[in-house]
Amino acid sequence: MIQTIPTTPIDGQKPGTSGLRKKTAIFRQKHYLENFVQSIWDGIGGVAGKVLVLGGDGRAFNREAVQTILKMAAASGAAKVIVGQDGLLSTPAASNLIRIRQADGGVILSASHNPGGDDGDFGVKFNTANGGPAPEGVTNAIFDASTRITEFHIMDAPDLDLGTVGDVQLGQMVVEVVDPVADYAALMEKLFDFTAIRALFNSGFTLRFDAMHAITGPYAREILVNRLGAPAESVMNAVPLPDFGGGHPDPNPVWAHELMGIMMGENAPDFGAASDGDGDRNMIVGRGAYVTPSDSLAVIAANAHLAPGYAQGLAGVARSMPTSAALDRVAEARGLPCYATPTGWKFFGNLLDAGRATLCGEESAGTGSDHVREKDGLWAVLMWLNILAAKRQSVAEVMAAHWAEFGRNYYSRHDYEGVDAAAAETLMDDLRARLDKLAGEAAGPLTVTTAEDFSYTDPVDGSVTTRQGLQIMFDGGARLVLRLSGTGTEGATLRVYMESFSGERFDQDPQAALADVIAAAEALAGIKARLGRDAPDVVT
Ligand code: G16
Repeated sequence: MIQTIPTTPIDGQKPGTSGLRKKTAIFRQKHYLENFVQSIWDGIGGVAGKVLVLGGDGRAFNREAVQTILKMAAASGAAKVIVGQDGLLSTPAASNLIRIRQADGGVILSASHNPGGDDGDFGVKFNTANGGPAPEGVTNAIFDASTRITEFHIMDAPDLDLGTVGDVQLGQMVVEVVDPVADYAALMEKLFDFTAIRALFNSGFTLRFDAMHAITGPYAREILVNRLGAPAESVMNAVPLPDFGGGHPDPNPVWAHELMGIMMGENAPDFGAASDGDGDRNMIVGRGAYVTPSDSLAVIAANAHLAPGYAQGLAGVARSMPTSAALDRVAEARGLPCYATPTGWKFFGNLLDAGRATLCGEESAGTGSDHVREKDGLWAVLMWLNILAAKRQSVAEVMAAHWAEFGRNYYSRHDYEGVDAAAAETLMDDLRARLDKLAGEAAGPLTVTTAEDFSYTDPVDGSVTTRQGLQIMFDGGARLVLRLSGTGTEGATLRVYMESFSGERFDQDPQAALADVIAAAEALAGIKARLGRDAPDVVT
């Protein structure tokens, strides 16, 4: 039976950089999830007769939310929902399913790299028919609907058994339960040279992949162990847990410290990698050699042709504005168009759909291509394995050769997490107000050459996005970017991105190489005093 339940708008249901993210306890509040899901349906013009994909990263509240969303889709007349077994799907696998099944869109349940569990975070995001995160026009319509909602519709029905692959009926709607891994693994096998990677493993090459107790465990086991022949112990923390084992499933040197310890220790494997809560981020690390996401993107751009799926070459490349310009150097050398977009994978969608870019990436540990419309953690790992299998070099050797050819963009991001939101806003507003007058001014040891509040005009649909970060260039080519994160759930997070280039010295510690930019950032923004912090919480 379809029930229509009266409700009232709930404040703050505005999607951020990547969907709506809140504390799990907030999502569990009465009507919170239902209001937002109904707002999605209303914001996209209803779901009657439509086919949707549904799944999440398995964090706390995933199971309950999947059942609620199925009943709400059925009540609003959806024709079919394709759902991952047990309600699980990695973000890239969901994107792939939307595309190959020509679905009208999908709902992905995840707060990505944010911790999960009853005290952690939960999230809901809507992806459109191209498989990518909803663009701003759509998220604005969803938010708008959330401010006007008066009722939602839901089937009064028992929970479905999602443990068995196959079709189940929910009222008039078909629920198709699918293996979450199979289609994704098949896609990877098409893109990469599995024979060469298998031969690499057979030659004694060793790997450690850290699934961080998140969604990629089953995917990594199937692809790396079952299909590519890596030993079972190559995949660690492989069982997804609702609280990620109490960890913070963010693949960076701080949160993936267990893996970093192994990779920097004696008898380290040849190659290490990690992915995040929902499987779209990646960290790449060789024996004793951490690769920054920006460098990884540049290396992939320079070598993607070694993988069969990219043997034709790249149409173009794209990075988010705060990501280092290492990619631009490769693009220039290879004559490729190179785009700089605002932070958020959704901004790559049009470039990928229009065939203007084949490869995209972000400093925030995201890399991907036009094979789906999300960044893709395991894809990046397989791309690296394919490159190493073709070159038969160590990660450190690949990096050394890359820098020798293109020079090195030293790069680091300093995060001040959970700071007072008003103080962070004021810091940004004050600096923004001074941007016009900064050119020619001294900033610590450096002098400002240009300063702007980054805005982006999408070259495909002409849409304009403003206030996407303060970008300050210095004499000598160094660069500083400040912006507030759009994915946090507590207070504000200030991100300070710093970059400088050297064509000669490739062996410096990045923090030392960037010392002048770090000093300039402090001189310009007074971060420590204004935020009451001595040091950043995370340094990438
Ligand atoms: C999301 C977005 C990324 C973005 C990242 C960080 O990633 O998809 O494009 O770079 O958040 O955003 P912010 O700096 O605003 O916190 P994910 O992996 O969290 O979905």
